[in-house]
Amino acid sequence: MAQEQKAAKSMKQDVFEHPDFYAIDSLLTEEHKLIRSSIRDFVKKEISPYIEDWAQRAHFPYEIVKKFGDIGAFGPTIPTEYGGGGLDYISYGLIMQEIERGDSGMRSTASVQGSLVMYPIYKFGSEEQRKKYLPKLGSGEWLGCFGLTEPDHGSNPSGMVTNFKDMGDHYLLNGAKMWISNSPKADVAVVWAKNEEGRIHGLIVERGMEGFSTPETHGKWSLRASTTGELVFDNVKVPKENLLPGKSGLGAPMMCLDSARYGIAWGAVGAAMDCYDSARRYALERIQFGKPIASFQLVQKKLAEMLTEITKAQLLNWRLGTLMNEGKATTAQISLAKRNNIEIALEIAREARQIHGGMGITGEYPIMRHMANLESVVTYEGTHDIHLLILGKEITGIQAFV
Ligand code: TGC
Ligand code: FAD
Repeated sequence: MAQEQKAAKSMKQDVFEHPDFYAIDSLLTEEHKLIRSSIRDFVKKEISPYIEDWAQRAHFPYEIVKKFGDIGAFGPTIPTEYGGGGLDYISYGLIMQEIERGDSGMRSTASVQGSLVMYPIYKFGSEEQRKKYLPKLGSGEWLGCFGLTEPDHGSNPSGMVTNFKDMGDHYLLNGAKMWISNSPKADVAVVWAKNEEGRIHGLIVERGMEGFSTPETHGKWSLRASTTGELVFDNVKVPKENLLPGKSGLGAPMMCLDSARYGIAWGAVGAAMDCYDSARRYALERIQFGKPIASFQLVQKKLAEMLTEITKAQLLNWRLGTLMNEGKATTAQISLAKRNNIEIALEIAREARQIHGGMGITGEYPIMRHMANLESVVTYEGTHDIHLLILGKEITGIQAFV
């Protein structure tokens, strides 16, 4: 704690303001704006002063889980009777945007809990499962994780080998998952595994079940304040009531991914806006050749292009949010937004790094951390190229995955 207080003192004050070049704020309700400002205040107080230190030390601040629960960051679209926020998808997007403006790893913690753990339990779970797990997950008393990816099956989850057998009074689960956000600290895992007929089902696995372990993955250069690990199942006896009864097949985890990818599309714009805001301020303050570097045309070009791409991405998110609210957004539309917004965020981070010169590689500014984080974001929840292929299939009707 003393170390964190020291870090807080040495950090510059977070003075972020979002660009709103096309008055998109006028498309938001008063409630949307209130939610955004309360999450922004939370990020400025609880994340910005410490994040550089957490990331440098590869430290996951577990206490943030309860705080996220308290501010309603978990499961914003899940009904309140189950511990969610009962909000719309624009609100959900704004929450993810603000948290990722602070750090992509912090947004990972929140979006996995909401879209990949609470959502499947709410959507495909029994009433008993909803009542048992959702309030504790929504409040941050429990942390969850989502196990789809395996060592040999990343982009191609339908090839998974993790499997369970019906033993009469329980299921016997075997296999392993890799690259799982939150896993080392998770109380529950929503795990996707094949039954004896090869059909994919979701199972809720709890920490403490014999044969279940969650080794941590070390040495990441990205998402360093998020904890990532494996899920290992060695003859784990899973009670039969822990199977999600509502939906089977790859479509079930894919529906969860639609919701999470939507949140990431907003989150990436948060990271992009933070880089732009920092670059604009730095360009106005930094003097070279007797003038602020903001007075040079090449620096203005970078800033103008950043603002252009941020504005386009903000409009994309707002429209996608209205389609989500109407239940009309398609997987391909979500892929387009996830793919585009992360690509522009990465480009903006690189250009912002240039504007900050040598200072851009230090922890004095958030740029390099955002840039390194976005290298995970462009890969998880479907890689950049997988989303291109999803769009290619939508355009042509021909799938080019295999
Ligand atoms: P494909 O043949 O296209 O589909 C198989 C079955 O699934 C159905 N389906 C969907 N259903 C509902 N919603 C969707 N979005 C759906 N997408 C597919 C489809 O209708 C079909 O159903 P049926 O009944 O006909 O069998 O499947 P494929 O095997 O060819 O794969 C398609 C592909 C490559 C696009 C897909 O598998 C994919 O998106 N791969 C990427 C994997 C991925 O995104 N993994 C993410 C892991 S989780 C994660 O990264 C969390 S990080 C979180 C953080 O820290 O923030
Ligand atoms: P691969 O699938 O091996 O892909 C490698 C390269 O090949 C990519 O460039 C890809 O685009 C390309 N490629 C693959 N197939 C094709 C094709 N058909 N056509 C053209 N190119 C192709 N997973 C979870 O289940 N839960 C989590 O919580 C989770 N958290 C994560 C956290 C982090 C920090 C990271 C890095 C990953 C996480 N993942 C999680 C896993 C993530 O979803 C996968 O990394 C991602 O889906 C890609 O799988 P892969 O890494 O195995 O790459």
